[in-house]
Amino acid sequence: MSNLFKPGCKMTRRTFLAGSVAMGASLTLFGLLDRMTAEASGIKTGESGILSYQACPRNCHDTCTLISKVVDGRIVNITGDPTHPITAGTPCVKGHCYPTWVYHPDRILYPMKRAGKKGEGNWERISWDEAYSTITDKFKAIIESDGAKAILPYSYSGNLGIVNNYGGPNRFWNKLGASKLDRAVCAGAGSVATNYTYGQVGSIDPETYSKTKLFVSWGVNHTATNVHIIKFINRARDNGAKLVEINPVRTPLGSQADIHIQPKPGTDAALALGIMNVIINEGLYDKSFVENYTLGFDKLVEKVQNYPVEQVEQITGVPAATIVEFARLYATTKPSIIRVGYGMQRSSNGGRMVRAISLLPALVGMVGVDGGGYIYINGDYWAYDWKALQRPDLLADSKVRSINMNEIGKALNGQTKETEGMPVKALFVYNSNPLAMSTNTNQIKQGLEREDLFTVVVDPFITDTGDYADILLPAATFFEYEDINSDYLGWYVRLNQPAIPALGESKSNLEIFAELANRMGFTEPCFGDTAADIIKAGLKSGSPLFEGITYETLKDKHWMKLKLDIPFADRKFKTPSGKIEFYSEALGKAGFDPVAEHVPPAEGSEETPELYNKYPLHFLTPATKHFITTQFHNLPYIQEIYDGPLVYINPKDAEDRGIESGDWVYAFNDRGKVKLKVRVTEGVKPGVAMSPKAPWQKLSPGKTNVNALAPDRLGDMGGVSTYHTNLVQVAKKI
Ligand SMILES: Nc1nc2c(c(=O)[nH]1)N[C@H]1C(S)=C(S)[C@@H](COP(=O)(O)OP(=O)(O)OC[C@H]3O[C@@H](n4cnc5c(=O)[nH]c(N)nc54)[C@H](O)[C@@H]3O)O[C@H]1N2
Ligand SMILES: Nc1nc2c(c(=O)[nH]1)N[C@H]1C(S)=C(S)[C@@H](COP(=O)(O)OP(=O)(O)OC[C@H]3O[C@@H](n4cnc5c(=O)[nH]c(N)nc54)[C@H](O)[C@@H]3O)O[C@H]1N2
Ligand SMILES: [Mo]
Repeated sequence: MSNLFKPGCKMTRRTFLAGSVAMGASLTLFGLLDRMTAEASGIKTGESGILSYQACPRNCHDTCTLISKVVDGRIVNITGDPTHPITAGTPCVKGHCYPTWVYHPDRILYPMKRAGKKGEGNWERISWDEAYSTITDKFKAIIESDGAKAILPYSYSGNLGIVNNYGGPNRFWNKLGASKLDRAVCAGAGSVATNYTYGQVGSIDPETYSKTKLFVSWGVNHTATNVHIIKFINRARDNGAKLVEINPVRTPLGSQADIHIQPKPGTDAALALGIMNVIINEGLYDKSFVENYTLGFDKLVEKVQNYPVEQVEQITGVPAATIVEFARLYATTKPSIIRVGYGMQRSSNGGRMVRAISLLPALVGMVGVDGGGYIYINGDYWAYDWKALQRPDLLADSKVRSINMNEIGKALNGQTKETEGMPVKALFVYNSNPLAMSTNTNQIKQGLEREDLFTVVVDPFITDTGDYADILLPAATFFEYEDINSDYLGWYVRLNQPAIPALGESKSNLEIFAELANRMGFTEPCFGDTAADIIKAGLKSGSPLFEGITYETLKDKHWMKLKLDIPFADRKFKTPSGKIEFYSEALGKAGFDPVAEHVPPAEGSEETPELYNKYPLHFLTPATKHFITTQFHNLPYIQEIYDGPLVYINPKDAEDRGIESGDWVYAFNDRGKVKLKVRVTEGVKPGVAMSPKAPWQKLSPGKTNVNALAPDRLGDMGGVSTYHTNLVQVAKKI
């Protein structure tokens, strides 16, 4: 239970008075106690319901500030905070559906144990006491026989709350000494690459986009993944800015672009080097910026000579004239922004692609200027005190094995270096649904079927992965507990207040890990911390970004902006040389070209010609507006508007295969097959098939999804996933 709903909650005179004034007419509608309790906890009461503020914790750039209205103890409406500059009054379509998510009849409301075969979906209700003792007895037995490293936590981003994703759970895992999970599914290659160039990955404020004269959306689908940013891009366009999209797939925003550049997937490094070739050879670069703030320009000059536009056209499929046109536009239109997405770097050569692109803004002096720059991710602005949050000091053996989450299928089958002869005996899944979202899912299924594997899944719903659990635990939703969140594009810290008590017997991740700690006999006082204690500890990092931001001020204001000026305004960089590094010794030492290079994708006509003959389509599986990875597929309204699972292909590829829009086909390769409905469109480059991630397997035809086809190969940097280096064939019959 959260503090909010604990009896005896303290009430100040100020909040009591505020509550009394607001009460008036609505007293008949709501219990006096509810309202007073809410007021006492800093929650504002509206005319017709109790209003509270949440921070949407989904893995989404936008992290909306939501306002929920509770009438008679029930959430009746969710809206976006109208005063928040980014949320600006409305969540996305999924956010509007939240009441149906919270009160979904399929929510798990009490702990259950398996009553049948793994995967069958038969359950028996048990008490929390039995659930906790089953788990801790099993953990103790495994620790005795194999050591704690035989226990593997698996989690990612179902809920990005600082308390419920990081603080609470990781303190427990550190103390237990469980195997580490290398959480490398998402954006790691691009972060590593960007760091080589600039020494950090923080990027410019979306609220300044309106000043730009050229916005380049490079491998991003704003319309799906980042919808609240579009208004800022449009403000720039209203002021005359040009828009360019670089993407093998034309996105809805891209369809309005002045130029759509459509490279073959996995060739963007060559494209960026070709663009730099033109800018340098035509003398269009910013000479004084390059001289003063960069290192290794001479090496870059040499390197780009290997990428004349005619050759780049051969590699990328982008006409040489378009490369020249864009290069001139980019070098002469200022200020300009390059916004790099995450989808592209989930490729075998993804780090190299982002590295090459990241050099462009430095070449034209677009670093540290107002309304211009390079945008990747704002991870560096999550300035929390991570040590206080996660307590790595509790970990007795800092060299405990680490398992890359992208290899979970291999790991469960004892096929990674780390797990050979040292099997994973227990898997504890929370904030994730690997069977639907990870790679090579047929192999994961095989691992989850192991009779000797003890699996716990904590989730508000019985997911594809949940079907294989021995113990299912009911997770409360973020409307039911307190937390704090940060976005990864905007510059805000947001407090998440509970709106209602946890439904049924569900509990927050924090509560679950606290009780597991208690039953494991962990006596460190930190395991008794409330969400508020953890939030306070996280915010006390001393970072200047958090100046003035405390738990108390957030309770009053709900969200606060980071104290940050234009990044790199001082032209100081945290690279080894203190400059922007066109030439990076560290990159060279890591086995890459120290400047930048194009290498062909690990699956493709050049690297694997035989495979390419069999499977000639590059399969892209990016995000869709309907889901957040695996979430929301089970909501009635989303099912009404979701027209999938679709596969988008070019008319030429459709014609070659005798298929038309509306046909059901299989996409397949050696890893699996998936049934999809065709949509033929010029928006997809010939040789590419696109089908969005990541519907629930059990709600999909053939009870599988696109990730049955996804490779578990790791990318070139950061151990990242490579969903987009994936050859398939598409056919009506196989
Ligand atoms: N094909 C393909 N697959 C991809 C990608 C791709 O581009 N293509 N992208 C990958 C990327 S970038 C990412 S980040 C991953 C994301 O994949 P995941 O991190 O697994 O994220 P979600 O699917 O959003 O959520 C997983 C689960 O968390 C649960 N959950 C929500 N709130 C809570 C809570 O408070 N407590 C608990 N215990 N559970 C909760 C949800 O119900 C859901 O079942 O997917 C990857 N999968
Ligand atoms: N609605 C919704 N929003 C989401 C998510 C979701 O599932 N649904 N997922 C969230 C998560 S986990 C993340 S990490 C972010 C991802 O945010 P984005 O990076 O915007 O999303 P993706 O869909 O992964 O990929 C973006 C684009 O990369 C393109 N792409 C793929 N390969 C290449 C290539 O080789 N070159 C180029 N130039 N482009 C390429 C794809 O066609 C796609 O349009 O979004 C988050 N927001
Ligand atoms: Mo992600």
